[in-house]
Amino acid sequence: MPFDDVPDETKVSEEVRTALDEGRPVVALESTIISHGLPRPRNLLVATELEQLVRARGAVPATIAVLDGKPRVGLDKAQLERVANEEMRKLGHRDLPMALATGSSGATTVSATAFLAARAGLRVFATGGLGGVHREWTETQDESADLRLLATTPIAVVCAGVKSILDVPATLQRLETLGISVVGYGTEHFPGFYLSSSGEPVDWTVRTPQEAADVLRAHRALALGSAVIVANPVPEAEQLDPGLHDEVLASGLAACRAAGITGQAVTPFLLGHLVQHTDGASLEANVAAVRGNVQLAADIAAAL
Ligand code: PSU
Ligand code: MN
Repeated sequence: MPFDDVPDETKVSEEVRTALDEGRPVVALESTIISHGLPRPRNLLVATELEQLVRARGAVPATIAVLDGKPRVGLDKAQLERVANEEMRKLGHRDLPMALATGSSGATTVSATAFLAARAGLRVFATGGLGGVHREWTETQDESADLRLLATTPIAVVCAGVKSILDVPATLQRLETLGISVVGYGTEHFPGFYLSSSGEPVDWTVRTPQEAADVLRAHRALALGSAVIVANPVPEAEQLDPGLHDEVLASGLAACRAAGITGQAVTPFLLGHLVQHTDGASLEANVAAVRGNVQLAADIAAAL
């Protein structure tokens, strides 16, 4: 709950505000995937396409970022272009106070996006893949802030699982510990981001947007306070070749270690390495996954 003595500086776009007031479906979209997750100039094309896909399903897109120290929920064309083209910081939720106080601009990760979205009253959020427990966690203690934030934020996140650069079984274990609900969409397996399946099972499956919305309504009635992950696999025809995936990921992890890359830079480095060393095939799988997720999110928001 915000404090009364400090004004909320969040700027919700006119279109998003109206849609929320009228009870029409709105889908939150994150901006780190645009600024740090996808290469230029493709990133702007994808960002624009994702907004169009949401609109085509009758929902309003709300891409979220911080511009000049103001959190923004719903970006216009010029603002989306800034996120895609400017050199911007990557902001987790813990970075928000400093970004606001210094008038900085930055792209929001899943954690900061989910935080701002939920505060603005949005209930459905779509992204590519969540952050999670990194493979070298025992040495680096690198676990994405996404997980902790989602433990205390009531929002539905439609994603293709967690990024396969991570330790997926360990991340699933953390999701259980943190009390974050996980439901497979049309699958009994947790998706593998670039791959349709991570090989890990999920305990629960829904098969229609309506069924997913039923879960969200029940979750809301219980006031659990945590997030619901709707894990939606990339279609098999569009996944990255699993053999190529494993090979290039192994070389990427080795390169990351050799270059001494740590902290927030790890995820963008590994995603970039995959794009480069799969001749763009990982990029296509990533984009295919996000496309499917924003469409499903729009359908679920409509079913709510
Ligand atoms: N999904 C994608 N590409 C991305 C991300 C998600 O398809 O680049 C971003 C999200 O913003 C997520 C972040 O929150 O990666 C995780 O970064 P880290 O591991 O440093 O927490
Ligand atoms: Mn990290």
